[in-house]
Amino acid sequence: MTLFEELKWRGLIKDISSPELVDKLNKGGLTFYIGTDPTADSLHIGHFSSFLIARRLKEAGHHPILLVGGATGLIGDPRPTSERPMISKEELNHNFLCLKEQAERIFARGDKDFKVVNNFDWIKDINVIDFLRDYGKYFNINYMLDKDIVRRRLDSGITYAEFSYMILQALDYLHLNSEFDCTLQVAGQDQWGNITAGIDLVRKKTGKEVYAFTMPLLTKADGTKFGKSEGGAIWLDREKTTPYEMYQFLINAEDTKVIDYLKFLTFLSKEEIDKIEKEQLEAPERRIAHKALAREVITFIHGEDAYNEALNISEALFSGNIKNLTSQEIEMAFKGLDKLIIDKDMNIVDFLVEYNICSSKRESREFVNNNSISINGEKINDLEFTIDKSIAIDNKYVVVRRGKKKYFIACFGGKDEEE
Ligand code: 383
Repeated sequence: MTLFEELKWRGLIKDISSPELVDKLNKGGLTFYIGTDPTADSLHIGHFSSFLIARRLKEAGHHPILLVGGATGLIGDPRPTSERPMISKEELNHNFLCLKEQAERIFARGDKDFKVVNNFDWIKDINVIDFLRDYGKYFNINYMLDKDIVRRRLDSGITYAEFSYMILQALDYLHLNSEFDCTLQVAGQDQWGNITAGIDLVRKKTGKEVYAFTMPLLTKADGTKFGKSEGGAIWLDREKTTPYEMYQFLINAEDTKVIDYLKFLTFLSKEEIDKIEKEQLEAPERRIAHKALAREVITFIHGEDAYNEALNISEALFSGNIKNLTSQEIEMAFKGLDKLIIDKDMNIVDFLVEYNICSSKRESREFVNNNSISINGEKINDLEFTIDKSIAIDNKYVVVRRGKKKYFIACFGGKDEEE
């Protein structure tokens, strides 16, 4: 398979600026860029799916530049719905540092051939007169009004600041072309308008032809965006989305889409994915494709240890073998739950009522007698059982399960110790 055939097979090609690009891609040696704005302090899985292209192209012999938009982030790329709230320069700066670190860690990995650049460096010194003369003069208003994103915003309104955004992204392309001979820009399909603005600007100002392609948005079976869980976006920062939460998200991918996700989000080869697809069809209950997806994505983002930790948590919760977890794994597994603080030894029946796990002593006794209460994975049917430190995992955590699925987490030690 040529590189282009592979990208097509993975479903990574949406728009392509010119058919000539196909041969150039297959030949290798292009310097290309992909950009992101520091609108939050972490990338999310939507960015991840497009940023992977940087490694794919790099491995095929092209030279990547990752751009973090310290300048464009201050303006805001127009969304189809409404104006973006302006973020402060301090917040932007904080986000910028977070994204730069993430992009370097996850995608560049100390690879010297990866450049990470900030468009603030070349945009900050352009004064308004030069901006209008050197760039504004090359943009016809009709051309700008005709961009899909602008047309979509005309009814609800768009400010001059957001309207001008495409000029900034276009001048980035011009800058990277003259500075690093960058001749390819890659992005998600939502960026097509900004990208073509850049190609046109480079052509008008230098007479040179530069290229671009976009990738389709990754979707769920109903056509909506892939990447949101009940708790919101799936972030690449493990403090915001733990590897275990990411594991849950990926392992629950829709059966009809999981093979598409393997192509889009992993580096597994066509042979490997074909094999997985076959096994998946033969024995869907083994969830081989889902497991491969979780393994590949989490290992890529967080490393093998984090993946093993996530897997361990998931297996322990599934089998009820809570005792095998470390306190760190327990914290990750139950991140979203409020911790009940235990300050004295207690009888099980009293404990269940005191912490609102059961509504009355009667209910509490019933649950215990019916084998419906587990403590750290073991069924407790002794009404005299005592909750004390000796049963706590790492002297700290008591994981209570009521019925099949309802978990509570209690913790020895006061607030101070916990923090
Ligand atoms: C800024 C200056 C450039 C080139 C690009 C930019 C950022 C661009 C943008 N990108 C999105 C973002 O920042 O807004 N104007 O969240 C997303 N990208 C990538 C991909 C995607 C796009 O970071 O489709 C999803 O992740 O292109 O929405 O000179």
